[in-house]
This record gives sequence, structure tokens and C-alpha cells, in this order.
Amino acid sequence: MPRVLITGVTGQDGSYLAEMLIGKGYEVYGLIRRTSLVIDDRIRHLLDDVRLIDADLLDQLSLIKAVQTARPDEVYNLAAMSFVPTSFVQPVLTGEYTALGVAKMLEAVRLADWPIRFYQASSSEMFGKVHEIPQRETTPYHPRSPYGVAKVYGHWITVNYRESYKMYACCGILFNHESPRRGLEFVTRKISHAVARIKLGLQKELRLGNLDAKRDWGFAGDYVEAMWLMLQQAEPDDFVISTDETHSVGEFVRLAFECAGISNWQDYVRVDPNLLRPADVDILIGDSTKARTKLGWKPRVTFPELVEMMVKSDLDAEARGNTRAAIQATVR
Ligand code: NDP
Ligand code: GDR
Repeated sequence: MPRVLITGVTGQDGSYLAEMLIGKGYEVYGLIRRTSLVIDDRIRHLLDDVRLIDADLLDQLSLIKAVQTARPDEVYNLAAMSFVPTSFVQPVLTGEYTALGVAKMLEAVRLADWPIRFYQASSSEMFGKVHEIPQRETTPYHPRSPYGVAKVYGHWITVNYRESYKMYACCGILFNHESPRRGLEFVTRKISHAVARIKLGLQKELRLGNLDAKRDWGFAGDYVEAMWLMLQQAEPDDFVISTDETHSVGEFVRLAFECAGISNWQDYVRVDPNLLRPADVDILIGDSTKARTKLGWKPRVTFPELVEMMVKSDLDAEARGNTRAAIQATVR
């Protein structure tokens, strides 16, 4: 039975990845950090099958112990401070988690006396103020936030360990991917959640920032499959994972309201200047030809299907209760 260690197992991607790997017969270990409230909503349905290990990206020794306990064949390093606006408020902490946390995990893996394949969660945010359209593996990086800058470090330190120590280490440069399990602070889930509440008369308006920003949005469940495929190849490499389509935040809003049967969406949406970022990423659109050719990967869920899935899930859950229920509804 292959063994896997997932950092960030309590997050959106970690929950889908754990679910998929359990289905493939893996023995799954996941890192969890101590909090005063239990935050295992996304993996509660998996708790019989996931062994949780206490550790934190800030604590090198805890990461070494986690690797030694799990004795994994594969490590997926998904843990990070992943919310871009917070990275402007806490740039140093973001660097500790999202940049140096990667070096700490790589060191923990390097100390192991058995071979481990390593996946690093790189991001399309590294392209930032884009140098070409669409963005591919060779597009230069120009990050626009402390988060993006930290991800560039995480990316290059992973490449460096591959080249220096002959580690099987891959970076997945993933474009935005969403799901009913997305955190409520990210724009897609903020929209689907608000639309559901407006439809049910529980909320009056939806405040948003930049409606013109364009993103290449896919479904998280499809993207974790690409992560796994990267670690099953003969040689380690880096891959862009994207749908190769782009849509604006405004388009997402319109479609989400339409899914709930509301056509006059402008009556509910307010642009709030406080939600604009010091610097934003205007347009992201990937070119995933390399992944499609070499990994045989392609996304299954289309953009309209994704919006509908998220709105329906929030409508179901909000009709039954509250937000925690909303997250749990999606894992049943
Ligand atoms: P989430 O924000 O949903 O999950 C982040 C995970 O990291 C959570 O499990 C969180 O734990 C954990 N974490 C944060 N800080 C620490 C720490 N100090 N020690 C241990 N664990 C920590 O992110 P996603 O699932 O959406 O993304 C997964 C990864 O992929 C991230 O690295 C993200 O930056 C990257 N990425 C995501 C994309 C997307 O569109 N979703 C696109 C490209 C890259 P806790 O539950 O305790 O907070
Ligand atoms: P992003 O995702 O920054 O691309 O990072 P997010 O959903 O936060 O923003 C996308 C775009 O929407 C605009 N926007 C708003 N964003 C939020 N959060 N809230 C709002 O009210 C709002 N109004 C407009 C933003 O300005 C932005 O342009 C995500 C994260 O998952 C990262 O961890 C990951 O690396 C990248 O995707 C790829």
C-alpha cells in the first residue's frame, strides 16, 4: 500500500486530494495544526481513513517528525497562507509560511533515508503582471502580491532541490480552482454563498472589489488529479494546470445570479473600494498544452457547470442551516 503525506489536508485541495488517494488505495497521512476550535469540516467524512499528525510549517522539527512518522512515498505540500489580501497585511508571516515553509518541508524530505516524491503547490499568481498571454511554463514571473512573491520562492527552491540533490520534485503551476469547499473569503465562493442567501432572503447585498479582473477558473476536483499524475511520471517536471479559458469576476457574478433565477443582479451588487487590492492581477489565462500532452490530463468541469455546482450547493445548505452546514453538505 503506497503511503502519502499531505500538508494542508484540511484545506480545499487537501480534502479532494485525500479523498482521491484513499480511493486509489493509499495510506493517507495529513498535517493538522492545533487550533482552539476544531477545523476539520472539509475532511470530517474521511477521518476514519486519514491519520492526522500535529505539525506546523513554522516548526521545522514537527515537519521532520511528521515525515519520519508517516514514512511516505509521496509528499504533497499544499499548506500555505493562501489568501492574497491577507498577504498585503501580513507580508512577513506569509513569507514564513508560503516561502520558507517549502524549504522546511524539502529539508524534512531530504533527511529521509528512503526515496520520496515531492509535489509543490505553485501558483498562477507568480505570473502577476503578465508578460505574455496565455501563460505557460516558460512565461517569466512578475508577482503582484507578497503571496505571489512567496510562491516564486517556493517554486524555485523546489526546482533547486531537484537540480541540487536529484530529488523527484515537481511544481504544479495551478491556475485558480474552485469548488463548494472553497473558503468563503475567495471571490467565487463569496459570490455563490451571497447569491444563495440573497435568493433565500437572508442577505440584502453583495459587496465586491474589482469586477473586471479575469481568471482562468477550474474545478478543484479535476486539479488534484493533475497533482497525482505529476508524481507518477518517469522524470520530475513542472506543469501549468488550467482550463485555458478566462472569465471576469463580473461574468461569474451574472452567471451565479442567473443560476438562482435572479436576472437583475446589478440591484444587489455594490462595488466597495475597500476591497480593491494595492496591486491586482488583471488577467490570467493558462496554456496547459504540456500537461494535456505529457500527463494526458484535461479538465472535466466547464465554467458554467462550476458556477452552477457552487450556487446549488450553497442554496441547499443555506436552505437547511448555516455556513458550517454548507461546507459539510458538500462532503456528503
Ligand atoms: P486553503 O487555504 O483552502 O488551505 C490551506 C491549507 O494550508 C489549510 O489546510 C491550512 O490549515 C494549511 N496551513 C496554513 N498555514 C499552515 C501552517 N502554518 N502550518 C500547517 N498548515 C498550514 O488552500 P487551497 O486548498 O485552495 O490551496 C492549496 C495550495 O495550493 C496552497 O498552497 C495554495 O496557495 C495553492 N494554490 C491554490 C490555488 C487555488 O486556486 N485554490 C491555485 C494555485 C495554488 P488550516 O485549515 O489549519 O488553516
Ligand atoms: P486570487 O483569488 O487572488 O486569484 O487567488 P480571489 O478569489 O481572492 O480573487 C480573484 C479576483 O477577484 C477579485 N475580487 C475579489 N476577491 C475577493 N477575494 N473578494 C472580493 O470581494 C473581490 N472582488 C473582486 C480580486 O481582486 C481578484 O482579482 C487565488 C488563491 O487561491 C491563491 O492561493 C491562488 O494561488 C490563486 O487563486 C491562483
